[in-house]
Amino acid sequence: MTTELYSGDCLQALALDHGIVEIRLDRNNEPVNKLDARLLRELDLVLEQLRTHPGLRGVLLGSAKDAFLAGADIAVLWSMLEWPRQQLLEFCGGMQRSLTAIGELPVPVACIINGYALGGGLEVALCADYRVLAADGQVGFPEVGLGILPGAGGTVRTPRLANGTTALEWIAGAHTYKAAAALKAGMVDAVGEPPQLRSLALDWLGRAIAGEHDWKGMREQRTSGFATDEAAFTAAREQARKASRNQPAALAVIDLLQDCSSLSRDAALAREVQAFAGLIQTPAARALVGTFLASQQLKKKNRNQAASSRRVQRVGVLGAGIMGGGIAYASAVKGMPVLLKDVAQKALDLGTGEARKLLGKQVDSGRLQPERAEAILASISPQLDFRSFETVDVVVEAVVEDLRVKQAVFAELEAQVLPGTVLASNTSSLLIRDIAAKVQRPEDVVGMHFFNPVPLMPLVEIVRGEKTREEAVATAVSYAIAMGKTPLVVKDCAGFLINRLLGAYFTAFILLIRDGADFVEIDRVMESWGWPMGPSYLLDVAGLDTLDKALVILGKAYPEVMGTAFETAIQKLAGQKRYGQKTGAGFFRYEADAKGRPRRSGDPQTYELLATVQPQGPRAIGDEEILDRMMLAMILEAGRCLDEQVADSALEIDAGMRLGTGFPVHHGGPLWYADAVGATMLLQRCERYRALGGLYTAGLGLHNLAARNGKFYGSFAP
Ligand code: T1G
Repeated sequence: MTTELYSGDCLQALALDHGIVEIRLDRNNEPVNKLDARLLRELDLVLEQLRTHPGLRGVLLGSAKDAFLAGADIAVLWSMLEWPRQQLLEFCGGMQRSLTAIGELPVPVACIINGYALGGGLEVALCADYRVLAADGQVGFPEVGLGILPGAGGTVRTPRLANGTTALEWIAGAHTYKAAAALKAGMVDAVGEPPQLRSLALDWLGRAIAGEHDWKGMREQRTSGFATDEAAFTAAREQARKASRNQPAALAVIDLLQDCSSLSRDAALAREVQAFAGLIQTPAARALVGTFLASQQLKKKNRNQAASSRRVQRVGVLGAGIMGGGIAYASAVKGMPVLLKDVAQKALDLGTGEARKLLGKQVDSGRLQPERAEAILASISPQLDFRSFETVDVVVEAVVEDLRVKQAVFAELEAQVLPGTVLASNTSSLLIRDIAAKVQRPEDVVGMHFFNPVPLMPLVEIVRGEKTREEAVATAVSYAIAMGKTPLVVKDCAGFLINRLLGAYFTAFILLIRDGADFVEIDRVMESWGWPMGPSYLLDVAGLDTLDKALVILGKAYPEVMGTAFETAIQKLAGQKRYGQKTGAGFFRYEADAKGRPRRSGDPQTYELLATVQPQGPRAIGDEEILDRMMLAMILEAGRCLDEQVADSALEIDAGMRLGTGFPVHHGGPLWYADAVGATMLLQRCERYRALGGLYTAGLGLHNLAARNGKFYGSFAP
C-alpha cells in the first residue's frame, strides 16, 4: 500500500510498505529535474518530516522523469554572476546543508539514478548510502567546463567515497561517465537495466536494514580526510594546464582537493563554498555559463526549424573522397542508409575504405559491436550509377572544388531524383547561387559545409542560396541534427561565415609578418590566449597551398578588407613548395617520430624567406599589439557579418566559431569577447590601426553599439 506524505512542485514523498519511504523527484511542467532553491525547500520539508516518521526503516530516492537530476539550474548560475558574495556563500552553504541532511537520516538511503545525474544531480546522489545506476545511464561533474567547480559537496564527497585520484579525474576532467566506468570507479554500487533498478535499490536497502552492511560505519568513515597521491596531483596539474589554458577552474579544483585532503568533511565543505564563490564571477565562468545558455537557445531554434521539414531517412552522397566517405559514415552510423556514388571504382574503394576504417576504430575501442559495424557498413551502397536515387531525401555533393564540374554534376543529378529532394553541396569556397545557376530547380539547392574530419567536427554550415526554399533549409537542418551535428544556417557569401572570419584572422597574421613580427611570437601569444594552435602552426596543419587559394578568393570577394597587394608570407613559403606538414616544411619543419606522427622543429631558413616579404625588416612587436590586431580583425569581420545578416545573431556566430575553429571557449566567441572589451574601446583600437586599411574599419553595427553603449548580446537573457 502506498500513502502520499508530501506532494510539491519538485518532488513527492510516498510511504511504501515495510517502513520504506520513497522521495521521487518530479518537477512540474518542466522537461528535467534541476537543483534550485525550490527543490531544496521541498527537500528540507520532507527530510524534516522523515526524521520523526513513525516506523521509518529506509529511504529510496529516485525520479519520475527520464533522468534523475540535471544539476543546478543553469539559468540560476547565470543570475549568480551578479549576486553579492555573501548571498552566494549563504546559498551554497544552505544547499550543502540540505544535501548533507539526506545522509544524516536515521535510516539507510538508496538512490536510483535513471538517465543521468550531472553536477548537483550527482552531488545529491552521493549523499545516499547506496547508488544504483541504469545500464544506459551517465554520471559526471560538468562544472569545470562551466568555469566553476561543484558547490554542493562534490569535491568533498567524491574523494571520501572513491579516492583522491578518482576525484581529480572526474571533477577536473569534467567528463561524463557511463555505467561500467562509474561502477569501476566506486562511484556507484550497482548497475542494472532500467526495469530492475527499483528492486536492486530495495535489495541494497533490505540488506542494510537487516544489518548485513555497516552503513553507519561507512558514513562515519566519510566524515574525515582522505589519502592523497602526490604523483596524481602533479599529473592532473600538467593535464589541466594543457587542456584548458587560462581556465582557472580545473587548477582551482586540484588545489582545493589537495588543500582539503586532511580536513574533516565539514571543514572541507566550508572551503568548497569559498572556492565556488571565487570562481562563479570570473570572466571565464561568465563566458562558459552564458555560452551554454546561448547554445541551448540555438539548439531550440534548430529543433523548431527541423520540425517543419521532412524526416531524412535515406541519403545519397556524390564523390567518395575523404569528405564523401566521412559524410556517408556519419549518416550510416546514425541509421540513415547511404547510396555512395562516384565515377571511378578506385574512389569508391577509398570512400568505403574510409568508412570501414572509422568503424574499425569504434570496434577496436569497444564502443561498437563487430556485427553492428558490419550492418552499418552494409547500409552504405557504393555504386557507379544513379540507381535508386529516386528513393533518397537528400543528396550531398562532395566532388572536386570546381564550379564547372559541380554545375554539370547538379544538372545530371537533378534528373535522377524526385522533385523536392534536397540537393546539398559540400562546397567550402564556391557560391551556392553559382552552383545552382544551371539547374531547373534552384529552390532545392542548399549548401551543407561539413568540416574535416567529418566524424569529429560538430558543426555544419547550412547555406541558404538566393533561391533556396525554406523547406530545403529545414530539411538540411534536420539531417544535420540527425547526424548528431550542430547546424548553423548562414547566408550565401564567399567563405560563408566560418572561413570568412578565419580569412580576416589570417589576413591580420599576414600583415603582422609583413610589418616585421616573428611568427613564433605570434603563435605564442595566441596560444597563451587560449587558441589550441597559433596561426602559423594552424596554417602548416591545414596546408599553405590550400589556405592561400582560399585567401585569394576571399581577397577578391572582400578586397577592402582581405585584399593584399603584396606577396604574402604564405605565398612566399608556398612558392617554395613549403606547404606545411604534408611536405615536411612550412613555417616550421616536420619529421616523423617513432610512431609516424609529425614532430615540429624550428627552421632558420623560414626567417630568411620571410625577410624577403618584410620591407622594413624584422621588428619586435609587443604581445598586446599582436593579440589586438589578430582578434580585432576577427571581431570586426564578425560584426560585419552580423550587419549583413550572414548569420541571424551574435550567439550563432560565436557558436559557429567555437564549434568550427576551436575558438577558446572561455572567451565565449568573437562577439562575446567583443562585449567584454566594450564597443567604445574596440573603436579606439580601430583608430590605432587605421593606417592598416579596411581590415580595421568597423562596420555600422559596432558604431551603433558604441553610440548607445550597447552590446552584441544586448537582448540575451536565459
Ligand atoms: N538547468 C536548466 N535547464 C536544463 C538543465 C540545467 N542544468 N539541463 C537541461 N536543461 C533543460 C534544457 O535547457 C532543455 O530545455 C531541456 O532541459 C532538455 O535539455 C551545484 C553548480 C542534461 C545532458 O551542466 O548537459 O550542478 O530547451 O535539450 O540533449 O555543483 O541538457 O527543452 O526548454 O539539452 O537530452 C551541471 C546541463 C550544472 C547539465 C540533457 N549540470 N545540461 O541533454 O536535452 S552546474 C549541467 C546538459 C551544477 C552544482 C553545480 C543537457 C543534458 P528546453 P537538452 P539533452
